[in-house]
Amino acid sequence: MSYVDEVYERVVRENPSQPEFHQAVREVLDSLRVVIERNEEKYRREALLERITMPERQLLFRVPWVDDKGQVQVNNAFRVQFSSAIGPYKGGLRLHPSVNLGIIKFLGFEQIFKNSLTGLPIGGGKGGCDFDPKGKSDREVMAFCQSFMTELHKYIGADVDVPAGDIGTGAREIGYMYGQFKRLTGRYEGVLTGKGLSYGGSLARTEATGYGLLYLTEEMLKCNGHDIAGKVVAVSGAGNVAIYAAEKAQQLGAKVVTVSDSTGWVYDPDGIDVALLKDVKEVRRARLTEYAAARPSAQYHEGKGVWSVKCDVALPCATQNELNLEDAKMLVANGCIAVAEGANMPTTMDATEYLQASGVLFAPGKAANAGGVATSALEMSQNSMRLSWTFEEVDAKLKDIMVNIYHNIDNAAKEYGLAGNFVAGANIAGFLKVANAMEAQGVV
Ligand code: NDP
Ligand code: 2IT
Repeated sequence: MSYVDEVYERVVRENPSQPEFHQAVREVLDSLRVVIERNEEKYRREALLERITMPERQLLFRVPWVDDKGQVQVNNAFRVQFSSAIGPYKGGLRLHPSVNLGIIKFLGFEQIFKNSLTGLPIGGGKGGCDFDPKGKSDREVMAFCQSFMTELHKYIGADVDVPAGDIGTGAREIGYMYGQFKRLTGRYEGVLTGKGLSYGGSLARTEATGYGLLYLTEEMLKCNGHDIAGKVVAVSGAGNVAIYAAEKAQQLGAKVVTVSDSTGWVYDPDGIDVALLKDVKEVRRARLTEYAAARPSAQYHEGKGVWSVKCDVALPCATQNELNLEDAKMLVANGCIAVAEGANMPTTMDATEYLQASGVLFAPGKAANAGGVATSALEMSQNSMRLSWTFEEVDAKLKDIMVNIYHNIDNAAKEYGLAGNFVAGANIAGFLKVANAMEAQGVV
């Protein structure tokens, strides 16, 4: 059996009931076959793939907090410190009822390669909790965040592990967590990113993932003979990534006609009104029905359906496995030319293969959504320097990073005879830097 297959079997055996983690590992290892085969004996002797697929450390802890009725609630929390080969662990915190160890491990594993692609010195990690911020009062969210940080603060630090936002964790949650970290440790340091602008946050971090997604998409289209201007774009999700993806797409002259949340989706043929969307989601924390109620051109539908709309470019920005084979077939039948992942692993493996085989330009999340974590690393730099850059400075660096990522993954794919396969290119380019650092640092 090949070394790659042996390691995949071991991952499945040793991590039962973690299908998302298996899926993320499968995709990366499949891409790496061409690299591993050139040096199989060496990699096997070094147990490099066993080490890269096994987190350095996994923390599991309980989070007790008191709700508004005086009832004690308890949640399951996780922080997976996956790889510190190229820098301190870095990655977001997901707060969603679906969170479990396997989901955090898939996200942490992806983060290793994504962070490597940014070109910045950050390792891979991820955390989260099955707490649901939806429908909770501000006081309940604060009680949860303080209890969560009371445990987590022992394991993180500006040079150790630097968490940030993800699904369910935005500026409000980061603020409460930062306050508690500071109170417990007495230290004012860049231990979290995505902070508010008044206490060490970076300009453009809020926009970074969505904007970065569009910068990479624009470059990918340009290098393949297309222009983002004038394109019809379907976006899923209506959170941080989706909102700023829609905003930048419209700034670049495209028309975004959909957004969605976990209960329904909106088709707005006149183009999404981003200011209204921000008001509904960021200010009112309401459902998309309120967007549709305030916008005569918008149609609201219950359930799932964004990928049935005719579009040139599809940007899945909600959650994992939200775009399946059936969806991919509808996109291709409707003439879609590009899919770029704003979310982490939103496209199932068979859907990805179908899109690629159908000639659709496909940018995987670990490249396309890397602008968020890249700007987090820029926030870390500003915190260390005790300086703040302007919006324009950060945005220009972000754009540079995303354009570079596109060319790196394109070149890596070509170098290994896989031209146009950006999934392989991203996995290979991300892996090579981490593998090189691991080899240089010996058996650790
Ligand atoms: P938010 O919490 O801001 O928004 C998430 C959006 O996706 C909401 O509209 C939410 O709907 C929807 N959603 C979440 N879970 C589900 C689900 N199970 N089924 C259907 N819809 C769902 O999160 P972000 O925008 O920050 O994150 C979106 C994706 O982007 C995630 O995959 C995240 O890992 C990834 N990402 C985020 C980065 C960041 O900087 N924030 C960076 C890189 C990647 P509802 O409100 O109804 O739950
Ligand atoms: O998936 C991701 O890259 C994030 N949620 C952002 C992580 C970060 O550290 O900014």
